[in-house]
Amino acid sequence: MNDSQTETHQTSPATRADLDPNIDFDAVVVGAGFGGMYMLYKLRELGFTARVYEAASDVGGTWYWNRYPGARCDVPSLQYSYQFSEKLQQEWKWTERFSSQPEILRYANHVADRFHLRQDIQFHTRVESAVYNAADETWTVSTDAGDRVTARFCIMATGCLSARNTPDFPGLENFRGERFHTGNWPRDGVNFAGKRVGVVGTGSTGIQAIPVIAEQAAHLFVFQRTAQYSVPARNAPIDAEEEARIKADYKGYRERNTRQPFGLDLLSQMSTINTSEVGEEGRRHHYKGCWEHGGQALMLAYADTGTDKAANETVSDFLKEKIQSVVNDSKVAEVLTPDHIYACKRPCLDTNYFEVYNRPNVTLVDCRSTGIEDITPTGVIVDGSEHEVDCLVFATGFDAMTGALNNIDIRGKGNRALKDKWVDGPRSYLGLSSAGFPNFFTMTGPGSPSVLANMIPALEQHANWIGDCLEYMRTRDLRTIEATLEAEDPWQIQVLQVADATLWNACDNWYTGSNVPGKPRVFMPYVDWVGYVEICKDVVRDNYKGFALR
Ligand code: NA7
Repeated sequence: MNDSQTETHQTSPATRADLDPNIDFDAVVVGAGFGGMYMLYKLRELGFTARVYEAASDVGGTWYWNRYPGARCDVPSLQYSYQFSEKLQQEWKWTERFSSQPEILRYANHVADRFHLRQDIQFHTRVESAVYNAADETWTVSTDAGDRVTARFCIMATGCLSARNTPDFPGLENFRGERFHTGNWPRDGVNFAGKRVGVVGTGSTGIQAIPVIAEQAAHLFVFQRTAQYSVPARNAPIDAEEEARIKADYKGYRERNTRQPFGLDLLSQMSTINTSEVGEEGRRHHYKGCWEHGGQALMLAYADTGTDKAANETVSDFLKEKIQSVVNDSKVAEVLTPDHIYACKRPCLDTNYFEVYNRPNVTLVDCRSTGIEDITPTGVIVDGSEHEVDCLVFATGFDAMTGALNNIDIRGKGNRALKDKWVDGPRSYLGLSSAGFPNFFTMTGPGSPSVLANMIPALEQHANWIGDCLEYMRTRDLRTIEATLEAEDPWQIQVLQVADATLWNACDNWYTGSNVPGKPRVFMPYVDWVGYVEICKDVVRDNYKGFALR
């Protein structure tokens, strides 16, 4: 594909594609984040009609909702972006090594403008149900705006981290101050000046927001249940030389990254030797270099860092020492010191996170043993003491991967609800399709690398796979596709086996659903991006082996 073709092609097909004159659209896509946007582009390119429904007032998905102070991507900008258009990736100029939320949202808007995507997106519209009609093999999609449309295919681009998790804290409804969830941040921002602010949660989000809020607030109380490791991001303006080097062969760069773990340019940082092969001094020297470099380098410091507990301990000890050296008050430092496996919870990147606890206007409240006991009209009670606050910020994360899907009433063959099928955890083949739900696709769904890959390229890979599949069906006059149980069951076992060979499954984290009370504990992402991409290609080569096509 060349860009001139692409850019003239990107208007809606004037007439419905020839799949079926009795349906409203060939495909309905749910969500206009980076996944839904590119899915729409791909469908149009192939001549399919599509309608995208989006609850927000504009494009951007995660980056539309997560406008909290300090929000920033922790994948380098030159990689966290689309690759489908050479012109786009050449022309767009990122300003920082790790992009801020406003810049990523500007980029999403730019893409929507450039490819005229909005004309097929209906905003302010939340999909409430999607029901499969076996008689005519279509999906009926209903929305809170009163739409009821039919489509041959239903494609969920609902995001992995879009269903917010706000725990049912006792007394929350009595709180008289303002409260916010970081994943639904007011568009006009929040002025914390002169306020006493409480932040609950110290995951990636809390760790980004806390230093920025601390600068504005009169006083900040951080309610921490689990201490976290964090490494300085070392964000900086884009290095012009590096940008020029990458852009000189952006296509080749992307192709090489696709063949690397997580779909990221990490090889230069990855070691092929094991931790024990290096003496203590050499190891410390290497860890120090990774620390100075910033980003996720420490996660891959040695070949066995992510798979062997003893190896992992040497990195976590290094990080614990860093916390002790940065935080002045040794008791506070102790509370901030994690005791789980490094990178088992998603590793955080920060800018001046631990330093914030040296500020006189910041108090760390350890709620590990008693939890948040009560929320009163004026504050938060932990361990019997009330901490008075004017506003509360919940950085309490997401019902990841399955939450957004389960919030929609999705019904497949025999009117079976997806959430009933998934009551003990998600079941799919390749995180793309679930048996009993024909012509229904999940983009970066559970069982695919998704959050353990570079998200935008991972979304492109799924959109391309789905688009090619629809094209394959059209040219062969096939009406339905769904995963078979014979493929789905072993895939589920494989997802767990691959995860068990790492340390990802060894603590409570949102990959396993254990952050949400009552959610079944099942490891959801597929850890091996490189292997996954090859499996997807093999499936196509074998005429969609593992899928029932009719
Ligand atoms: P996370 O990583 O799930 O972090 C949520 C934080 O909220 C974490 O510190 C939790 O503590 C805390 N939390 C959750 N429930 C409670 C209750 N009931 N009481 C006290 N504290 C609680 O979400 P993020 O938004 O930070 O990050 C999600 C992803 O977005 C991130 O990994 C990146 O991929 C982008 P816990 O650790 O569960 O004890």
